Amino acid sequence: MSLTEKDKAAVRAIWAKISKSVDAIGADALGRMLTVYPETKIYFSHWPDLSVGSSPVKAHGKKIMGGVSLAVAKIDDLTKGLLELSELHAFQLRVDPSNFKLLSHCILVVIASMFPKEFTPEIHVALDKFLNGVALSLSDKYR
Ligand code: HNI
Repeated sequence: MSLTEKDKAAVRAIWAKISKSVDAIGADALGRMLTVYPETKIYFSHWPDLSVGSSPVKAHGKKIMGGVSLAVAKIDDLTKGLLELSELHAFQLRVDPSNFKLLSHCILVVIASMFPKEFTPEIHVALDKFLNGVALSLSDKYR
């Protein structure tokens, strides 16, 4: 299920439209992951406040989207492009890779709800494939 050139063009096009909102997207997506899948909170138990809209959630949402924006730039070779982030999550942070799919799902939901007009079926499938690719690439160093 690799990305076609058409999918890549669709991801780049939607990213150009939403890039000024990535901080808000990241904060909402991370807040939703922690709310909807509370088992993910264990990785952030050192934060004072894990609720939607709290300052650590906002700050970290921004960092995560920095990683996703990097992935858009490296869309032609996600495995290589996300190698360092994969190593960090696998060896230092020890995040179970199944969690990447949970966050990817939340990112997709947030983009859909913030940009309903832009979120056409074509964009939906391209973003779904892209975010799957990001999750898979982040899991690469675990094996
Ligand atoms: Ni993730 C730190 C990107 C999913 C737990 N993560 C980062 C950083 C980036 C990042 C960038 C900051 C690195 C640095 O400081 O050098 N994370 C991403 C991306 C995804 C993702 C692109 C998926 C789309 N991370 C997840 C998931 C979890 C997760 C699903 C756990 C459920 N990440 C962490 C933790 C840290 C982290 C924990 C360190 C947080 C801290 O307090 O410093």
